[in-house]
Amino acid sequence: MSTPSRQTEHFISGVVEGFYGRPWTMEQRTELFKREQKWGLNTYLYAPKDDYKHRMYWRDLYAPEEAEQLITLISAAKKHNVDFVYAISPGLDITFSNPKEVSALKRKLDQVKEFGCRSFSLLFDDIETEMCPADKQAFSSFAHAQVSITNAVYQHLGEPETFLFCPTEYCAAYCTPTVSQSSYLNTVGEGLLPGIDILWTGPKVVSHKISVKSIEEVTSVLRRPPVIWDNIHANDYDPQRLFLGPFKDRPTELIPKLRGVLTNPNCEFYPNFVAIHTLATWCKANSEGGQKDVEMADEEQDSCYSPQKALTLALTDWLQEFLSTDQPGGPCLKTDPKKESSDEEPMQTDVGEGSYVPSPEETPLYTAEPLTLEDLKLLSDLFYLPYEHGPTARSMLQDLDWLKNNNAAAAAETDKTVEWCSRAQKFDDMCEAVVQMFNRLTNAPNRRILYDLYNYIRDIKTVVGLARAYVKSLGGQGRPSAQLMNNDPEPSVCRGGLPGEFQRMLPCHGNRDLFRHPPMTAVYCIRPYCPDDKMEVKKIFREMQRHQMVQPALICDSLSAGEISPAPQCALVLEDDIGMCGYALALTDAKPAAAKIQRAVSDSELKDFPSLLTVQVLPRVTDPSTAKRMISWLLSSIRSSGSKGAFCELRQSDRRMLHFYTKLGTFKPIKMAGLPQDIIAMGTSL
Ligand code: GDL
Repeated sequence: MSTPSRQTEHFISGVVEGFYGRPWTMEQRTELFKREQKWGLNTYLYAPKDDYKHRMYWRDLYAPEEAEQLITLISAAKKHNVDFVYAISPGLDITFSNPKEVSALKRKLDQVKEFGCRSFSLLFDDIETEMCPADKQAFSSFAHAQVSITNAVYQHLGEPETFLFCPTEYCAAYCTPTVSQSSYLNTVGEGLLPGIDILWTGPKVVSHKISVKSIEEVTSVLRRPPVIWDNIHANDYDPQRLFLGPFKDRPTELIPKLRGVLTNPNCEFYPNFVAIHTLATWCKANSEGGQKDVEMADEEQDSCYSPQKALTLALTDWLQEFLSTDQPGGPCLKTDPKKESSDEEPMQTDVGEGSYVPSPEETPLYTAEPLTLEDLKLLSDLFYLPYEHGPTARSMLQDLDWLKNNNAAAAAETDKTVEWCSRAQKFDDMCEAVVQMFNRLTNAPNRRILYDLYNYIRDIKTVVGLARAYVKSLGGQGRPSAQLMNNDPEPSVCRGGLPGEFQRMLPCHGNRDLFRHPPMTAVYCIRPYCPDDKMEVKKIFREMQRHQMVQPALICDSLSAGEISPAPQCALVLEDDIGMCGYALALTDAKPAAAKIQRAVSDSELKDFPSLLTVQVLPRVTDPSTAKRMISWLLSSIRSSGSKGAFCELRQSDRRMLHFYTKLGTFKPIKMAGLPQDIIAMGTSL
């Protein structure tokens, strides 16, 4: 456990620049120090993953020009009372047992010490855990190797006041087998000298919540309270996401139990205003004696910190920055000739003096309204947090979902029509608010914030526009649907590129909506079908037939009865805790199944829908999303086999399946010659 003197030390709070991708500029870092000072944060951990000399070429010393920049940066941090912690990540290729390697590491850190840096950090995250033969001989484990070099470097540097170590098992999910039983973490906890602090990201790499209990557990293994490296606002793992929601789901009771918190935020510097501002508010909940927020009674909520209030405070301050024309962040005026060639500061003509004034006959100048706090609230709601959309985004998703699912009912029942139209109008209004927000943001004077946000806001504006057009077409209004239904759509309609296509083929696709689903009462498992499943599948098939007329046969019966084997990768079974409770099978070419029941199906009929599928789930499965998931997985496989379309056959009397396919929305009734009465075919193009 930590010694009493360490417990009285200050709480480490601030930012770790620890993400993958383009590092921040020196100017941005200097700006960060100013903000940290203003908001009461005290630390900056320099750890840009893709900086050449931080990780990949960690042995290389800094050249004079780089040295000069670092010296300036370190002194800027000092000026703003921010502790500059220099981190190095030698774990990709270091040989721990080679004294030359240890010397190289010391030499590099000595150089940075000469630049005026007094705080250091060794990071061993995201590396291979297998040691080279030489290290295996020298150390009894990977943890022992890391402990040995870390203690040596720490002592070599004169036991700095702040020295941080990032373990390879840096979150509970990475611990084998568990946090308390991890021999790696136990060795680290036992072996690292007491003055060394240990970084920890919580239960996961990106932790949804961090509980007091989980921190107590890791503290006892590490023999010291950890410094949280918080990835809640990190976005380097998904280029479509940005996090502008408040620091959240970390109770302030954690503060006295932690050595500190450093946030590793979005790669884009300027949009981190909210992440850092709200973290600062959270940290103050402690230093201000944990003042209770009497308005909050809800047990779930923290009585010392309200994420909502912290967000409003942050957005109110951020609005001023958006509206400010002062540097940095204001319009990039060409004042410094050296900056003209910079790729970050595009040419821009001066504004203000000598502004153009059109004569009365000319087109009036475009003047959008100024940005508002409401705009920023909406922006934050649309780009909220990794596990949660903001309230407006949630409500838009729910409305769209409802409008889609209730379209048919609304067309049939007048009562429903009124409700549908009013909800469609509400949805349309929210879409319009997104467009207006986009317009006002793009008009805001501070161009640097805008440029960091631009791709994200354009993306959301386009997708919301597509959704809006879709709802209009459901309501039978106008042409916009043509854009969506067109056979030759613009690339802006089919979004996501190759990563998007891969994503749609994965089983987790469709399972990623962040807005809350009703709690599941049972746990289901969908797994690939194997030949041994044939009898169980047949049992389910017979069981489902018991309740129905079974003549005439359906084209898919031979598949369900095991007389024909499904196509490879095109068969799934569903299980719950009792056993198999459903299946989804497909043939990429339906002809053999047609032949089995002697149904004459012409080639031209199979031209658009050559593949066949069938899905069954027992009535005890109450969660409709299980069948949906199986279908979407199956359709992905059929699509990747090169098929143009798939169909299924249903009995008119099978209201449950009819309702299911109709609700899916992707299947439409198709004409097929020679279909027996009471059987309908539904198809979907792929
Ligand atoms: C990580 C990396 C970090 C990265 C983050 C989010 C740690 C300790 N390391 O695992 O560099 O930015 O995930 O992708 O968090």
